[in-house]
Amino acid sequence: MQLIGMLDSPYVRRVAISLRLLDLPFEHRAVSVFSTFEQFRAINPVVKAPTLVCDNGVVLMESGLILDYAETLATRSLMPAQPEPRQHALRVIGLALAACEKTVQIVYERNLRPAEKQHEPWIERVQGQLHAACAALETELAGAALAADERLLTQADVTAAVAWSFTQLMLPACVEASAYPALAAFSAAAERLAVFRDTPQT
Ligand SMILES: N[C@@H](CCC(=O)N[C@@H](CS)C(=O)NCC(=O)O)C(=O)O
Repeated sequence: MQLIGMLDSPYVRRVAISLRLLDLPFEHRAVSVFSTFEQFRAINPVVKAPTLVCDNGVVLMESGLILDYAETLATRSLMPAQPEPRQHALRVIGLALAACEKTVQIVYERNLRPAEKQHEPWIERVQGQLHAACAALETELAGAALAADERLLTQADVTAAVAWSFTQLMLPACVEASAYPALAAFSAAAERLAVFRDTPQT
């Protein structure tokens, strides 16, 4: 199967890392939704990254749905099975995906919209949501130690670490690492693991 999309997308990156953790072989094609829009469109007319081209040719999109299919193929999951740890994982993933979404919204607003058309109240609203997501992640991860063995990583670990690295890549001045020390330390520990180093965002 083929994973389509750039690794500077946190959605593409969390899927790529998860496929590796699930021991599923795949070809990564670094096709951009912007600089190579037409090439992307030829693969998936909806032009959403990540896109997964399955071995039977079916085209999937949405990182959570791709992960659902991948875990079905792998016959194992990166999600905890028991209700309480699973609930915690779902909360962390929801917050991390919200942080990614808000970061993407700010980047698109700043980079794609002409300066005279940018609407500051909207940007301030989204920044507030981004900080709220990071603050809640900071609370959830305070005191959490990342597993040293990458085979023990959960989807919550992967997505929280990827989300933080993405905010730092895109908006380091807006989301200062000093304000979220537990989140920053957690993500730094993840980025030292081989599976993260082998799947760099830049
Ligand atoms: N909810 C989606 C979000 C994916 C997403 O927003 N991807 C961005 C790249 S980071 C994209 O495809 N942007 C192009 C567009 O939306 O036109 C997921 O989890 O896969």
